[in-house]
Amino acid sequence: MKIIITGILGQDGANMCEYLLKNTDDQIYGMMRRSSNPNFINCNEFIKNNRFKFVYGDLTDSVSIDNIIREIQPDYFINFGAQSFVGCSWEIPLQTFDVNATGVARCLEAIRRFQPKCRFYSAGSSEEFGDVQYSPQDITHPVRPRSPYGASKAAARHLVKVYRESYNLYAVHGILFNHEGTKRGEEFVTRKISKGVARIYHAIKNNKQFAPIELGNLDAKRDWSDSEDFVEGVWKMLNQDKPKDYILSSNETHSIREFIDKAFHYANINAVWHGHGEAEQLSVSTEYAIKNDIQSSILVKINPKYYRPAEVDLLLGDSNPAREELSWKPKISFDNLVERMVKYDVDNFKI
Ligand code: NAP
Ligand code: G4F
Repeated sequence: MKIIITGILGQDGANMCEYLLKNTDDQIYGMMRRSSNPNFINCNEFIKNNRFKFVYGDLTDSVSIDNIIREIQPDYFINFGAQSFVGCSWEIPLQTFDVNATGVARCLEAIRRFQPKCRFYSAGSSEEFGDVQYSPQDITHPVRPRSPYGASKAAARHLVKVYRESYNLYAVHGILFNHEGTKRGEEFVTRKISKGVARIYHAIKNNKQFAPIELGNLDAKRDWSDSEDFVEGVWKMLNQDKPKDYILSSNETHSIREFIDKAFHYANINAVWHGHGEAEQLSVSTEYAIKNDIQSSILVKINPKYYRPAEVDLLLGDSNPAREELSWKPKISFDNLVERMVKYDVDNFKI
């Protein structure tokens, strides 16, 4: 089998490639876009594997998508490529839409024209649910996006349905709730926290001053899992008798504040919250400061520049259909996820 994965340098693309090299005998083609300074840090495990090959392409460039599909004749096309950062999507709304929505149309058209047997995965998002009407959110929850990113993913979802029904393609749009891990980009809140905790941990260890981690809305709640669990669920979605969209989620929700608490806990730093609203702060506890002879004490503070024009306040998924029909369930709990990320960043910290 030949499998194309877009977004290969990103979190899910790299995890999917590792999963497929371990669990199949297939040939993987990882699509990357041209960059003057590409970052291959997520690809160390497979960059030299002889069943893996990089191909150049860009979701905004239909010539490249057409050529890749016509020349490779893939059996699967797993589209993880995206402008994936919600926070930035208000600043680059048209680029976000072009990559995330029109890009999916380009893939579907190329598959329809050049390799209609190819199975297609579209990376949908819980951001499509937006200002949610009920919890937990299931596959029938209304589409109510709150960001250009959420709107672009909702458009992709409609396109997948249209192509599936019009041309009988095996095309699925998985609705995935937040998933993180040690390959997560540093602008996302979980990795920003785990990297920040690692920086502070090493400063305390070396008797140095440290600056607090600056964050936005700590009240938002997310349904977090590990990306390594989710790529298995995506592969299962692609290998059913009939194409069907599923939700993948942990079925739990936690606030950003809870993630922060756990992260400092796993770094053995005792901390206390005080203040409200924009004045809210997390500081080291008095006993901890005395015991460790610490001068700087503020660990986390609010910076309103990280607030978004519109927020998704609460996400909580219902992935029971995927658990029952795909025999899939996440293995890594919320606590395991936070612990893994903090430990990895503490162990791999570089100034
Ligand atoms: P990620 O780490 O940001 O990776 C996205 C990848 O897309 C990057 O490698 C990026 O390339 C590539 N890309 C960006 N623009 C492109 C373009 N024009 N053409 C081709 N490739 C392009 O994101 P992720 O967390 O792995 O997420 C994978 C997919 O799942 C995305 O579609 C995301 O929207 C969706 N999703 C993610 C989550 C989550 O919680 N992680 C949840 C739901 C849905 P560069 O490396 O060159 O920047
Ligand atoms: O980590 P985030 O940027 O992820 P967000 O917006 O939930 O989006 C992620 O999950 C989606 C699935 O639901 C994916 F589709 C999408 O591609 C991406 O992977 O922000 C999480 C929450 C938000 O409520 C945000 O306002 O954290 C809050 N937050 C508070 N301070 C912050 C910060 N987010 C970021 N990135 N940086 C902060 O300083």
